[in-house]
Amino acid sequence: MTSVTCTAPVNIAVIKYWGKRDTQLILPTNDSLSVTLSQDILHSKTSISANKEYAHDRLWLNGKEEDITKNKRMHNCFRETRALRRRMEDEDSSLVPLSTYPLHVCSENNFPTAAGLASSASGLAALVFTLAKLFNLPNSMTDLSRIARQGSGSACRSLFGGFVAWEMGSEADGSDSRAVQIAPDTHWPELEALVCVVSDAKKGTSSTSGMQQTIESSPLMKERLQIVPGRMEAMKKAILNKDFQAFAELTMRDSNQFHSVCLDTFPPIFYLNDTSRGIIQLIHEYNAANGGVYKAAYTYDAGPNAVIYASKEDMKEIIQLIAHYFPPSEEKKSTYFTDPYNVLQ
Ligand code: 2P0
Repeated sequence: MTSVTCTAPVNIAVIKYWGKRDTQLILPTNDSLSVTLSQDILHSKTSISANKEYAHDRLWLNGKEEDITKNKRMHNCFRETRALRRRMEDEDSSLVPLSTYPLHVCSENNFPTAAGLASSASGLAALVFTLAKLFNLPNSMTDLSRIARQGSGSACRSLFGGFVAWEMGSEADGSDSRAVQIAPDTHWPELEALVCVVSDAKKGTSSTSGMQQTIESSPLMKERLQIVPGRMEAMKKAILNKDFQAFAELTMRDSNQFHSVCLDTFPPIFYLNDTSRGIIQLIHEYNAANGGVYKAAYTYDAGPNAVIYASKEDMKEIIQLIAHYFPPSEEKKSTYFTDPYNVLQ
């Protein structure tokens, strides 16, 4: 038996991916850009074993066995990585024919699944990376990102640390739709992320179906697709220059625009709740109280949980502020803070 265990981190987009031009190959309607968080706090851990004695492929997610036959996206990742392994075995007959062995996959997240905390991104990135290690594939992270993308779009960005762009590409076969690192995690050590778990309930509308409803019904989405290319360039520049003022404004505007196209979807999709909106207001008031100089920026994915970006220096004050206005409640479990000093370093 051959067995490998790997972890993959969560990434939080500052320019959001929302909408596919090809739902089979998972090709997006716009570029996106994210910050990869430290694996110390949030990660998916995946163990895969290959054994010719196994009857068939099996999957356990957070300790519970799932019906793998229904999981088309995992099959995409199995198919693509097995094909690369098969090519190696064809060229070198001394290799163990792992491409033909059934696989057992065990994956767990150390954070709420499907609560808008990018669990599919880290989960599918961990799957593809672990398969690549198991099969000893020589492929680069960018090559693997094309495979992870076919598991879950945002997963392609979790193969890199630091600041990562997913280039939408233009080829019909998806060969140029891949992730590239804009800057490594060491580039901007003063920047930190705080994750506020407003609710750990499973979200009502999945990202996969929500984004296609938006594409089909939102006139505002057409406007967004005109705006994103300029934002991508401005965001890359802000990151490379470590310009927090530009980074913060672009991050907040893009989060707000993403939730606006959700609201413009018909019927509308609501991911934010009253606590999420309260945190948005608090961050704007905090920035205004600092003479309009941005000290913090919020962003929200397909769920009510806030991610706040700020400098290491200001984060302590921001935690105190949020804890004061939105105290963590044992019974509602409304707010929970990760240790920001370990989240992004
Ligand atoms: C993002 N989100 O860029 C955006 C922001 C949610 C809001 O990527 O259908 O789970 O698997 O490709 O990757 C969530 O979408 O969707 C997502 P699929 P995915 O992070």
